[in-house]
Amino acid sequence: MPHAEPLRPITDAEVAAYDRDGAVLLKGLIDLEWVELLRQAVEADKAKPGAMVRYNTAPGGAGEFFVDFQLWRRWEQSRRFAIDGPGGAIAARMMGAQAINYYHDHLLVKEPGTQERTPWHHDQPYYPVEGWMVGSIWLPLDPVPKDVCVEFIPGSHRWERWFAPQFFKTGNPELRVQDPRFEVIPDFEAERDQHQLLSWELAVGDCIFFHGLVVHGASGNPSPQGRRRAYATRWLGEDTRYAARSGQISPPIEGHGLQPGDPMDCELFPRVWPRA
Ligand SMILES: O=C(O)CCC(=O)C(=O)O
Repeated sequence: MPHAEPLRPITDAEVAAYDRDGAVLLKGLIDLEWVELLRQAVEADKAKPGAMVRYNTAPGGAGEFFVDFQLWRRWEQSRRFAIDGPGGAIAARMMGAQAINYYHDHLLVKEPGTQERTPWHHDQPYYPVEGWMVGSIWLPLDPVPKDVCVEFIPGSHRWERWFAPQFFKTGNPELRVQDPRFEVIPDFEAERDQHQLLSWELAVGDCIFFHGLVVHGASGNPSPQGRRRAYATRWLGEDTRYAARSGQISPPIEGHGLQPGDPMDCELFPRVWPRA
């Protein structure tokens, strides 16, 4: 049985860094048995993807940028990680939340040779969710050299700016999610030298916890060696509410039955912390 709890206490300094920067590296927190289980789920999913799968590499292109969602609804290993794993405890500690609901998972595999970047964006505008307690655990299932790690613009979660979401695949149209707060995202790649970007080298068992409004992006995985399988899970604290959005949200999770203003609490977004 993998450890249900984080392997060590999260320090006050780590929580403070998250609060200040919007993203923090948490070393040695996840039992490697979880990583092995999630690798099994990822390989099963790549062989038989779900309805929301996206192939972000053009046919014939080098490598492959494979994206899928909601593995936890189809693969037992991912379901166990969501419900019985350490994520709820980690999210509660990092966000200062009393209660955590699981929102969704997002798999991002970049096979060796992948040229496509993950474009600069932040996550919360993609979601029909209001509230501050929106956080992700970015858990790599392979060692991650710094140059293929996600990069974060520290402090951008506190800018009080919301950038209009776009599909990750180059050339795809905007998602057309409407919200009066949205503005066109600046070309952060062009201005990358103006920001003291945060990124890290990660070993297996490390993860990054980041805020739903922190701006981030990632390189491809151009080297011919080393897969970059990243399993991102999204966690919501008690201040979050379902919000109406027009246009296409992402991931397009349907069937939850929530109305605007409802707590994000239902079978599709289950309460995972405190444990039942
Ligand atoms: O893994 C990546 O390339 C990007 C991850 C990301 O954008 C996310 O988890 O929101």
